[in-house]
Amino acid sequence: MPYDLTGKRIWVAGHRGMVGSAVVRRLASERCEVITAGRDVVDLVDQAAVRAWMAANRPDAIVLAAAKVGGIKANNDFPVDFLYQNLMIEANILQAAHEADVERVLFLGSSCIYPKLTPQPIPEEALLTGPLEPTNERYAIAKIAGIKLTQAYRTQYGRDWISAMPTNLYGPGDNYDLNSSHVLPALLRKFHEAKVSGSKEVVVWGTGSPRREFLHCDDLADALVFLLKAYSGYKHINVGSGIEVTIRELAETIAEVVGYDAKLTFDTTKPDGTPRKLMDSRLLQAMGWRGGRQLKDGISNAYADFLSRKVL
Ligand code: GFB
Repeated sequence: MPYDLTGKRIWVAGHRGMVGSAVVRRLASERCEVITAGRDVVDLVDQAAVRAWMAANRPDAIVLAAAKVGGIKANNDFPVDFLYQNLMIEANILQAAHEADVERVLFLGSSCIYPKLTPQPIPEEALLTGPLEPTNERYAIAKIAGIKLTQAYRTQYGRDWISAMPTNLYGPGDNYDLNSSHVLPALLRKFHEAKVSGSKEVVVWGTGSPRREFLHCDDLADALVFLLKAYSGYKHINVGSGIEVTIRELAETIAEVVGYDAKLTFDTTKPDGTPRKLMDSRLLQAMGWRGGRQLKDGISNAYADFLSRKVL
């Protein structure tokens, strides 16, 4: 350490997703070569295809941002997809990376790996200390397996591979499908649609009282490149912003950004999920990473992207 990215071939797995595309944007300012492969080129759930692609392309480093992701409803509705696809993607990539002697892998997990009820802010040591939140248990199990597998290659084969756990994310390229999205893009869309149609009401799922921490994907990408260059260790590292709001407060901030005041109606037939999920990111900060924009600025940036893509 530090790991010099100059001249390295870095595969961003999942480059079409919100996180992967942010990492590609961030790596553009490093003197490395970024390689990508779409689903048409390599199906990451197919072990033989991943092994063949890796052997042919031989990256020096991998940012493993490929995953089946979704909000509270999608996690609940498609448990097989979230468990099976994520287990396969991470197992295939890590084993093929080992066979191809890849120097560095940065595996990405999620804050939902932590127990449903756990001290806040959540330190890395809280992993596997209690039962998971049922709405995203399968995704969490897959991501925990990914952390453990990354650590196992380090222990058994001395691989300098690491893991990072981002908090709830948002930003350009987010998913705005109301059945599968996370809360922030869902509420951006709902407020935008209400503004366009003149509707007086916006429906918010649950009670509005759960608390979530939000991080813009470009801030995450900056932290990931920082870790790739500067961190070598067994322990997974939390990546949070420290910016925590209730879902009601989030809705109010989104209303301000969209410029439309509507009555909030809380649909309590929908689940709240975990009551609170604030990461303790002191390890990352102690390494020297500082960053993160204010929530309102970040949401304005996401809304501009939403409008430019003509999502509706
Ligand atoms: O972002 P979200 O879907 O996922 O929901 P989680 C966060 C909170 O926002 C929940 C509420 O309390 C939702 O009930 N919410 C309010 C809404 N209105 C809406 C809406 O219109 N759409 C959505 N989606 N939520 C996910 C996990 O948990 O977090 C994943 O399911 C992953 O596995 C991800 O870990 C980061 O924060 O509850």
